Amino acid sequence: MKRLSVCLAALGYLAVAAIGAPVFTDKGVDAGYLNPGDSAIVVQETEIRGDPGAATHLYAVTIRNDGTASPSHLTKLELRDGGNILLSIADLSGINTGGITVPLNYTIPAGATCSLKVLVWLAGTTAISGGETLKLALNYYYTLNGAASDSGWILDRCAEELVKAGFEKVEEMALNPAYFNPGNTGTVQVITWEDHDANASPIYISSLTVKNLESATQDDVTQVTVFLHANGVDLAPITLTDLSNWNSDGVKYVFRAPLMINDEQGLTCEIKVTISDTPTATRKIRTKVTLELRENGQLLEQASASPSTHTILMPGVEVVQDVSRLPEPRVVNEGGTLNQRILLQDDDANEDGVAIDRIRVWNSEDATTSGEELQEIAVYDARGLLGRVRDAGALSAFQGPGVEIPLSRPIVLHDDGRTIITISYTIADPVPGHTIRPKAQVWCDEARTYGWSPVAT
Ligand SMILES: [Ca+2]
Ligand SMILES: [Ca+2]
Ligand SMILES: [Ca+2]
Ligand SMILES: [Ca+2]
Repeated sequence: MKRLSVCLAALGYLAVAAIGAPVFTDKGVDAGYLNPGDSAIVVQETEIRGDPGAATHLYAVTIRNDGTASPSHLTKLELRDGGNILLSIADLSGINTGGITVPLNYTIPAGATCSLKVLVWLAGTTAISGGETLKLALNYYYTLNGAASDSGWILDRCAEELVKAGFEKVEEMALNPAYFNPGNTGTVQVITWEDHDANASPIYISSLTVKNLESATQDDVTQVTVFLHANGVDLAPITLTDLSNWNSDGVKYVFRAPLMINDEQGLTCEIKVTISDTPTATRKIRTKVTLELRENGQLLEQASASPSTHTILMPGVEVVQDVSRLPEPRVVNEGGTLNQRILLQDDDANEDGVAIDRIRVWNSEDATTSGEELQEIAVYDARGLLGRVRDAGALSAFQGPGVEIPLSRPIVLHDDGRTIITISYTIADPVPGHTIRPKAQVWCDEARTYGWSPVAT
């Protein structure tokens, strides 16, 4: 009996101790992205509910980083109770390897609850690459009723990431690749830059540089216009007309006074180009914008390149595509016809339609059928016959400079309209084994500017 009562007393004692021990809880602080030069950012908070019957005395703490940020990325760490600084640690060596253990002298009165916060100071831009993480673990050592114990590792439930920015979020609008005709103006890039971080610092932009990563030069583009929307307001457009550097260093615009973007706000940047009247066809535009900026007194450079490449083409239809269905077997006999189907589409940055009143066709250099073997070339669309050539003299140009077929019924496309035409080649007296692979292009009038389209492929 005596032995049994002793055991019961021991169990009773253990039960009281478990209820009375202080309770340590990580508050799951999610500070957001940390930037170079950030100061006094709360990254971790532990709530400590003290023993109801006795004071808990914290006499030491170990602070460890389970993330990848090392002492070179941090300049200081503090432990605070409200405004009261309990610890200030400038030498953080060992924080990634076992942790730093430091003495503490802090008492939680019986029945009280307190919250202790860890604040960090970040190194400057040169020390930070971006992508480093902070995921703290703390172990508090305490005495309660004369007995020493510890909290066990309190793990930070939300890690913080270090970002070398500026703007933590940079997004390119997915623009469709566009065609530009001479004199056209249109959008080639739209970027959204957003500040998402733990600090309260605004961003000051001192300059903006626009560069072309593709082939179009200052001879092809006369003007770049930058439309900025900052802190919810449209700014006056910036016009850049000296584009002599835009294929090399880029064209730099320096703000007279730095453009301030409020903390946690954004900037939208739309780039428009104006094509010259005499550009070189097939030259291309893909722009990259670079910002020089300052946040927390740290200088940064951030850039974003457009994912879309745009192409300069002469006026007229931009899309000329052979969509023929070849006959099977691939043989055309005397008196038979070969039908070639061509898709024509205006697809550009202007608002002008296209008129077509002539078509030119010729045989590929590696094909052998001559104009003498043809009886007729005729052009049709959904309305019927548009034009034909039957004259032997005109047809003889098929193996050479090409046969021009005037259209007595011109094709008129609305802006960005499309149509499919059929070109019928009627065979006269063929040389067996000769081959035919016609190429075609159309004569276009777009806003009284004239020219041959690209060749159908
Ligand atoms: Ca930032
Ligand atoms: Ca900020
Ligand atoms: Ca066009
Ligand atoms: Ca057009």
